[in-house]
Amino acid sequence: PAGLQNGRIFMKRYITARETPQSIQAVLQRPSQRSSDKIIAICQPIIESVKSRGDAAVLEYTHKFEKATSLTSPVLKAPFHESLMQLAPETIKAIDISFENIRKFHAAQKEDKPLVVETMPGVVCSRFSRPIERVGLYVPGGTAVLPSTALMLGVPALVAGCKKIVLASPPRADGSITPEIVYAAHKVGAEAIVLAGGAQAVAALAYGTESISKVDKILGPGNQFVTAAKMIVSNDTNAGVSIDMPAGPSEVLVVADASANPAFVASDLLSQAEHGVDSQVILIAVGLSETQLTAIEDELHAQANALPRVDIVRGAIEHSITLVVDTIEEGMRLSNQYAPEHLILQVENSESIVDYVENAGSVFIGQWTPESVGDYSAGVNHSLPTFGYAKQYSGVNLGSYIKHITSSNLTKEGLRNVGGAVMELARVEELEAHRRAVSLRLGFL
Ligand code: HSO
Ligand code: ZN
Repeated sequence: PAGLQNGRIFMKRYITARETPQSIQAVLQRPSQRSSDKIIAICQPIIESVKSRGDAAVLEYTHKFEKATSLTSPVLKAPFHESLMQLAPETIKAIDISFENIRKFHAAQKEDKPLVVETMPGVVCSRFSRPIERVGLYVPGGTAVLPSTALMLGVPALVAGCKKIVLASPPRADGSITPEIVYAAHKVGAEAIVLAGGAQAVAALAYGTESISKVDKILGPGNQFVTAAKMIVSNDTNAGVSIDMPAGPSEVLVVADASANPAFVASDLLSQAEHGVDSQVILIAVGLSETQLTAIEDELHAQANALPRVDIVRGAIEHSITLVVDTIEEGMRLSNQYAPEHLILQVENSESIVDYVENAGSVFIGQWTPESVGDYSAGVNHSLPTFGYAKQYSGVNLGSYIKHITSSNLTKEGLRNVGGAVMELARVEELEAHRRAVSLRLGFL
C-alpha cells in the first residue's frame, strides 16, 4: 500500500527531471476533502437548533458528541477555580515562557501611532486601529489536547485589547476541560470557556445563547465540521460575525540539500505527520544523492516506528511525497506553487533563501529551527493558512484582532483644492447631491 515499501514507512519519490510539469503539479495537489456539501448538510440543522433553542441545544449536542452527559451548563465562567488549573510547576513554567514570547512578538506588531498623510494641502487622511470588541476562540479537541492553540489565539486578543474573549473547546467525557487549557484561558483573560465543540460551539459563539456571549469574530482551527460551520455563520448576514480563514489539514514542506542532517529532516516531517492521518508532509530534496536520500528515508522509518502515534503517522505518510529536484530555484518554485502552511529550510545559506519565498504560512530557517518551536514557544503564531490558502491569507496575527478605521479632515483650503475633482466625478456619475455637498460649501468661501 501507499506509505509502505516492503514494510517500510516510506514517502513516494518523484524525480522531477523525469516527470512533466503537469504530473508534478498533479502530485502536489492536496488530497481532496470530504464533500463539503455533505458536511454543510450535517452542520446546518445543528446551527439552526442552537440558534433557536440556545443552551439546551448546545448541551444536548455536547452530551451526544462528547459523551459528557453529566454536564448541566454549556459554559464555564471566569474566574476559573484554582482546582481546575492544577498543573505541574514545569508545565506552568513552559506555558508562562511561551505566553511571554508570543506576547512580545505580537505586541511588537502594534502600530504605535495613527498613519497620517496630507494628500493635498489641507486634505488630511488618516488611519487608526481599534480592537474587535468580542472574539470567540475555538480550541480543537480530538486526538490531542491543544493548550498551545489557546495561547496562539488568546494572547494576540489580549494584546490587541479585545474586551471580551470567549474560548470554546469540547470537554472530556467527564465534562471537564484540560487544566492546561483552563490555565491558558485564565492567562489571556478569557471571560468564559464554552464547553462544546464542532458546529454547535461555532453557532453558540456566532449567535449567543442565554449563557454564552455572542462574538464579532470567530478564530481558530478545527475539523471539517468546525470549518463548515464557520463558513456558514460568516455567510449569514444576520449573524454579523466574521472568521479568520478556512482551515484544512496541517502540512509541512521541508526543503533539504546535502548540508541537511537526515535525522533532523525526518524529525520535522514526522512532527507534522503525527497531527493527523489527513496531514501531509512533503520533502523537496535538492540535489541529493541516492545515499543521502536513503539516509533520510532510513531515519524516517526508524524514528516513525519509535513514535507513540506511529499509526497516525503511517496514515499521513500515505499521501506524502518526496520530490527530488536539481536546484534550489526549482525547489522553491515548487514550494511556492504548493504554498505550504509550514516551510522548513534546511539548506545552505538558508537565510538568503527566504528571499525566494512567495507563498508560505510560516518559515523555519536553518537546521536549528524545528517547526515545534513555532508550534509552541518561539513567539510566532501557529494558527496558519493551510490547503494552499497561504497564497492569499496570512496566519493569525495582531491584525486579525483589529479593524482599521480611516478618517479625512479638510480645511477650507483643502476643500478648495480637491473640490473640483469631486464635483466633476459626481457630475459623471450623475449624483447631484454629492456635487452640491461640495459646491454649497464652496459658496461660503
Ligand atoms: N502544527 C500545528 C500546531 C500545533 N502543533 C499545536 C502542536 N500543537 C498546526 O500548525
Ligand atoms: Zn504541530
